Amino acid sequence: GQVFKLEDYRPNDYLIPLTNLTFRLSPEATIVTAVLTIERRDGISAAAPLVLDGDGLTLRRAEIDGKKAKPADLKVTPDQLTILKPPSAHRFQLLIETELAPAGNEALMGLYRSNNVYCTQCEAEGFRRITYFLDRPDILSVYTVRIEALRDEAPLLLSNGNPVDKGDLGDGWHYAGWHDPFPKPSYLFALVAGNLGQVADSFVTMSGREVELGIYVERGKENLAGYAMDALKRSMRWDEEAFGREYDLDVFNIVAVSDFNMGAMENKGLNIFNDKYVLADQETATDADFANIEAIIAHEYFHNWTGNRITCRDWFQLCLKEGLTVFRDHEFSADQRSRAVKRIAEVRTLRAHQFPEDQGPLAHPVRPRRYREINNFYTATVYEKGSEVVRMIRTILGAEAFRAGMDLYFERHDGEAATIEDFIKVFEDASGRDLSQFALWYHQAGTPNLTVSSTHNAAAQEFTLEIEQSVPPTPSESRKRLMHIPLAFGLIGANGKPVAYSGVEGASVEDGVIHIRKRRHMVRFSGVAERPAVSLNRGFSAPVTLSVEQKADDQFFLARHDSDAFSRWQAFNTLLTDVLIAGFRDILDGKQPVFATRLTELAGNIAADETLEPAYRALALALPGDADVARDIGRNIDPDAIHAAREALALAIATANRESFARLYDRLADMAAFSPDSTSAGRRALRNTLLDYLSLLPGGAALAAGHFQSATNMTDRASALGALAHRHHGSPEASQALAAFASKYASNPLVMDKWFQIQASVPGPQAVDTVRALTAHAAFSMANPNRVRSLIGTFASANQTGFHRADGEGYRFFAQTVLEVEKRNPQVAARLATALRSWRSLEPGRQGKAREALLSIASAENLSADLRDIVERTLA
Ligand code: HT7
Ligand code: ZN
Repeated sequence: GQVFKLEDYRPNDYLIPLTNLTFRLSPEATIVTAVLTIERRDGISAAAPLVLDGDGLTLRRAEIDGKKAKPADLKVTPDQLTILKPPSAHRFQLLIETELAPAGNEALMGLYRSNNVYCTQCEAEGFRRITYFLDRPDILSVYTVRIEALRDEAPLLLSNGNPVDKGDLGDGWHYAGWHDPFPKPSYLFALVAGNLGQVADSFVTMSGREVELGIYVERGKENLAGYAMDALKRSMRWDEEAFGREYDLDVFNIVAVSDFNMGAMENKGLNIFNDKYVLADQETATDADFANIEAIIAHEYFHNWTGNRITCRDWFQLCLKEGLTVFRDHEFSADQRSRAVKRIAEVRTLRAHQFPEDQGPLAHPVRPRRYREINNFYTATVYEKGSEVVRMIRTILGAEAFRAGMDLYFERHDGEAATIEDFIKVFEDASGRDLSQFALWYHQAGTPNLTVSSTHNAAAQEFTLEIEQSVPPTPSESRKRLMHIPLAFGLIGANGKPVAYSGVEGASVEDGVIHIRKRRHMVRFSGVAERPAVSLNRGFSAPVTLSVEQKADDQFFLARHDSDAFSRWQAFNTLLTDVLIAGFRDILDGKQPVFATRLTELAGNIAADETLEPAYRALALALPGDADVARDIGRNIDPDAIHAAREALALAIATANRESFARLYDRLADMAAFSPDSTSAGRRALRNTLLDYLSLLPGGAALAAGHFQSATNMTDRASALGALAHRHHGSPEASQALAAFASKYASNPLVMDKWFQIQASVPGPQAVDTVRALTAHAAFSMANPNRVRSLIGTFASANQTGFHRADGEGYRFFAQTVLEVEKRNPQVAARLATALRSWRSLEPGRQGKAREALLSIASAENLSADLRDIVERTLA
């Protein structure tokens, strides 16, 4: 396949200032008439052909300036339309008529049908499946859209911008007209038509304009959209307050559909959502679902400024909109909920998804330089690491200069398709700082490592940190340059208070941040009488790994006393990881791991510490997952041994704290009416974490069964079902609960997804058979991305012992399934296949079997570009 390179970027010879689209909708034969106003750019010769992108299109008609185009003037293939000799005038009109079959579109890109609703997905390159176009983000056009449909089939007709027109066409047909005054790239085009229920509300902006808000869902589900609407209004207000950004159209619509490749899409004025991120009530959604809905509604809304008003020049700049918008949604959630808890959750996600990507064959810079298939670059690196890079800019500049830089960005680039260089420049200009070394965070792949050791010289009253940075090699980048790493830190005395120092040399230190710029720094603090404990990378100020020579005593001390909540959590998590790694080695040596009493006691103390928020305590008590431990071990992984060590630690903590956990579990029982707010959710999280421990002890199955039966919300019900299925696999209690759950929710696909997830993640060698059997369940479908991700995705990414079964059966099943999904939906299959990216860190036996599975995919006939790209890079 073709390789696209950043350095090859050139503006096109032509522009399309106006785009006029008419859709005559029908499931098998939709007619799209595009009337494009084309402009030749200044200085371009009239002889330059106009080459438009297509993807599998059927051309019915083409006219240039109102006259039928002659066959000799055109070159037509399903994937390209070339106007060989465009008119010599600077501006001309091109009419293109194409015919589509949305009902047969299972790739869910372009125009397709989901539950009989017509909808579109155009990012990144789906618009070219609708009509021939310059389908690239630097072509900004003003769209006017007319939709015609049978009124019975599609009473609701939506597109971008503001409604301008509607009427009857006779014979049961009607139409609606939409106009979007803001020039936009084709990837932000959207259309929805169908029979949907509406939830209506309104919002008054900071300048007093009233905006009509609509959320459209399957009829009968309107009562499930209230939380999403509330999250939308809070997002709109927050963007005004935190960034001074006001909404700009008269209407803002959100549509929930059940077949969707990703989470949601920020189409201008018409966001389209995976219904999983809209629909919620206490009966069907967990607290995690509520939090995700809030975050994703916010994320898509925030794109209106970061992505839509200022878009990307080309797809290499994807992080310009995605990293920045993730940063904005993280800050929003931190303000709406608990900042510390939010930060810990973000870092856990980053480590679980981005670190393995950065440390494996699919590693790429936050701003990649090449791609074969852009859909494969909607990655944790672009999104999550991209957000961390923006966060570091704020850390380096301080909140005030950061905001000044953002203001300048909006002022300078509104209405443009911008680059990362533009973005960095506004912060340099607003602060007077030089960010050239910092910019490497965008250009260089790999997770930097900092090795840190410390010495205290009592006589000289000096405390010295020796810090060394290194960036491991990544594919096609063997030599790395030195990075600018902002490392937040604290020195803590024996009394738990910060230690004052009189001077510092060896690195620039500002506001509790050491600026690492060289390979080695000796950072010397003077006037330090007593040896302090050091808290490093506070608040996770930089997305790096740390190798710290630190005594367990210091780690215990920090886990009790660090005033930075993130670092305090980190200290305890490091203790847990260290003992799990030691336990893993014991098990490989044929020994039973033993755990120090002071560790299990500390777990008990944290659980009972009323000065800490319940949500924080829940996060602290959640043991690092099998995959987290595998990542930290790094090589020669035997997932069964890791899992056994983890089980042993969980049992040791539960046994040591049995009474106090049981008392706290009882005390946390919620008597109040359900509320999805973060404080109530935190109490549920802590109680369900305790349930997970208690379910390991004698009587645990009965306790979990009771929790399941008395649950009054989905968080408690799903937690209890998880405890039963995981801790008491095959027991009558587990089987009964699984059956009861399935019969109660058989007709609710989003809830059945939880049922699939819980079973797909039950550890052990039986998992592959369970999952294979569930693919035949009535509620499962290979055509629906949510179902596939819940069953197959969970098995491959959240079940280390099942997926990595020693005989390779997990991999074989997985490879077959990926190929089956691929026939319908290459994008979803390609993403699924990334579950094998860390195959080289497995022990040799599993490594060989994983490689065979990858090769079996690679050798399949007619492999899509999406899947081929992932598999070939993974094997390279
Ligand atoms: N910008 C959106 C990305 C997206 C997407 C990309 C490729 C294929 C399908 C897609 N659906 C949505 C989502 C976002 O980041 O906000
Ligand atoms: Zn986004």
